[in-house]
Amino acid sequence: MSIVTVQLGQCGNQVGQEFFDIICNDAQEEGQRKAYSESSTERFFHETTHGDLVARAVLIDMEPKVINHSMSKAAKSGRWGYGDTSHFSQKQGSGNNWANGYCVHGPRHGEVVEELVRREVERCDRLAGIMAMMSVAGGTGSGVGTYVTQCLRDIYPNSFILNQLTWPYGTGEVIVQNYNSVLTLAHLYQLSDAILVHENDTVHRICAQLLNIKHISFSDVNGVIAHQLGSVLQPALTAGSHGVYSRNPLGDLVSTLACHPEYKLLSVCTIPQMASSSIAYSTFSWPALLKHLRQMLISNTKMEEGIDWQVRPPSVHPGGTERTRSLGGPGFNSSLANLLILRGKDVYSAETGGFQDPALYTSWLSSEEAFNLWKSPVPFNKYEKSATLVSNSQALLKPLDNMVGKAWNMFASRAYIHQYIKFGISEEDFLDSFTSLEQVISSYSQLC
Ligand SMILES: Nc1nc2c(ncn2[C@@H]2O[C@H](COP(=O)(O)OP(=O)(O)OP(=O)(O)O)[C@@H](O)[C@H]2O)c(=O)[nH]1
Ligand SMILES: [Mg+2]
Repeated sequence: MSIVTVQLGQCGNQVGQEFFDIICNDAQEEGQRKAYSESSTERFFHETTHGDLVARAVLIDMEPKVINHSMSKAAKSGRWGYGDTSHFSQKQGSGNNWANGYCVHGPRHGEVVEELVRREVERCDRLAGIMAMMSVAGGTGSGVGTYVTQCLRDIYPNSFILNQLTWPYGTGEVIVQNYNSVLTLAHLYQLSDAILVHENDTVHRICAQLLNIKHISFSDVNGVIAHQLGSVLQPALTAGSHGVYSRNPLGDLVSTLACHPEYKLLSVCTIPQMASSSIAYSTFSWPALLKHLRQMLISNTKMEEGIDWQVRPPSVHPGGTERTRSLGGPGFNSSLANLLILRGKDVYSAETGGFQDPALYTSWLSSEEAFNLWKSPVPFNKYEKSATLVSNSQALLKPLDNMVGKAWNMFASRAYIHQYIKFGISEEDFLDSFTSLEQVISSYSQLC
């Protein structure tokens, strides 16, 4: 089964290019097992009659520069490329304005985009689903991306749609980034099956502290995002797959993690992450990796450094049919569902019981339902062993609350609102978006 990716705006197109590059590299790595490579290739690429690999992707932006750049970078790799006619661009971007993207560019160009996606879908023997990649802070990825997701939801009502979203730096380059983020998230919450979030601040810190990069570029940041995303979406064996790689990665992901329409926000962390020059000299053990990753989950630390080991889950006492539990200590991050993905050497010997502890999860799901484990004996992206956790938990609660709070403060004085109204978004639309995200915040706050 295959995934069709839609890359939107600068961020979506740059992250997407890094993603396909890592996937292609990984699938062609020497010593990789045949079934793994074949499954990965079928997922993300189709082959031309000359045997060239072409990404199952559609590239959308309202200006040509980034798309041209991503296409030529892909072609230069010599290993894969984008389809010659799988892209659409215009002359001028959406000016960091969600309303311009959603109300103007989206409706104007929606049909062309739909047609490009339809062509990619028709190239798949079977469609596993659609992944849309974009930032939430600009105008095209966020506004056109939301509009396109809405169209795709209408055309493919039974397909899985995953949105991979990049959240802006808290300090921000775009003054209205929180407006754009609020409008995007509120709308996507109604449309998407799951929303996988990467925060630029977190990824930036990983580049600085774990990868020791001095002058961090978007390309570095995107490399980390692509690595994390690849470690989730490359082939893996699920509990019931009987040694055959899962055929529907998006379906499996959504059904294990986003089982409740009120909870769709997924965060990812991966361990280990280090400069590629150090990987060859490092050895890892499963118990150590998993101990760190579990504490990262519990204490909501998104990287291996600076983990707070004091944070503990609440104690749970089985009693009658109901469990009684104390509240988690300060800093405890409560989960609705977690998916642990292990890749590499000796993967079958890894002991993962710590993630099945009922204390980590909300009381209304059993830990058997809330925890899922995927494995693959094939090492991913040069790491002998690696563990990735995709978590539907309170991990994004604080950043979401900050984002909504900042947008609300600006909205209270009606700052910049006229720039949205002139493209057809009303104050009521803003208020509706605030209300629905307040509901999401409240739901996640009560997760315990
Ligand atoms: N991680 C990452 N973030 C990016 C990248 N490019 C832009 N961003 C972030 O995306 C936000 C800006 O959105 P863009 O994707 O540039 O905007 P756009 O979708 O092209 O929309 P317009 O330019 O307004 O038409 C900011 O928060 C940036 O930090 C990238 O390559 N990687
Ligand atoms: Mg742009």
